[in-house]
Amino acid sequence: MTLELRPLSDAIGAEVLSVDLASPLGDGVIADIRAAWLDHNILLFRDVDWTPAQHVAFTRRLGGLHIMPGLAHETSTNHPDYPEIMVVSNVKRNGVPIGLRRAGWGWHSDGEDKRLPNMGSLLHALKVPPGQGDTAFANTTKAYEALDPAICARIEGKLGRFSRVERHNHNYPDLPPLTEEEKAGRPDVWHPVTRTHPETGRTALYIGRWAVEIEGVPKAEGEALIEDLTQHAVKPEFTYTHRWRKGDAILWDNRCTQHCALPFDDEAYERHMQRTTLEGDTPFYEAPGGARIESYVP
Ligand SMILES: O=C(O)CCC(=O)C(=O)O
Ligand SMILES: [Fe+2]
Repeated sequence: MTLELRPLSDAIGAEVLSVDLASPLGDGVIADIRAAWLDHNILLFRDVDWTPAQHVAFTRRLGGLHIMPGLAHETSTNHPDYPEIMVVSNVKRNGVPIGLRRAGWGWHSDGEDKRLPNMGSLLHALKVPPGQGDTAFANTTKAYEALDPAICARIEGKLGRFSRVERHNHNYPDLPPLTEEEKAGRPDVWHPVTRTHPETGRTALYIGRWAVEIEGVPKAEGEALIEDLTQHAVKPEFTYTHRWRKGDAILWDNRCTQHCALPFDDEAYERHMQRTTLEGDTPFYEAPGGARIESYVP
């Protein structure tokens, strides 16, 4: 069977029209979904009506699952019965938050602050506020290909330092600061800022809101460069903004995209999403001449 697809935008993404994710899917369909995912970077499925167990089971067909580590002193943001599901939500039950509020309000790819960033993520919308609560996605392969050659020459084959410790308070001002134990558990990691996709072989710009420094570039200059690269990656020609409907599920590839949850009025409205996360492998960059660098934790 060939999947029926409709592009979401010129920049990135396709909607899969011919698959009901809640139905039993053969290996052939899973292979088609994976191929379409690699072609389009993000896939949208509409009207997905499934249980958490089905959400987990489908994701597992695409790879090993990552369980989001909780930060010790905060309420767990994982589903109480399915730790493979991270709850992205501002909903409270009996006054207690049932998920992580204001998750991803800033451009990033999932797990970029970890030694093994996440391969992919599958976010399912259960409750969405009217007319807001969108998520924007950027195609970082296209962003890389359109880089100014002078900028490209400065970053090609370089590593960047990504730091949970330095950016936690800035990126999650509503969360408590990290404890010393948490800091020790989330060491800085150096990732290639131009990254070879292990399945397509294409190069993507790999930068995001946890990046703080670029190898060989003085700190302040590096910060400015990271800001310029971020602005470049999220230009309209590389991005698509999704207006969620209940039942939408979006599968994205963290190796060649960034995303950003657009802030909404979370005092007035509830927004409730559930996410499964695919484990990734060590990012690397392979130069056309064959030289290879990969991520490391000092
Ligand atoms: O809530 C969203 O739209 C996205 C949040 C996010 O960054 C994530 O689930 O990875
Ligand atoms: Fe995210």
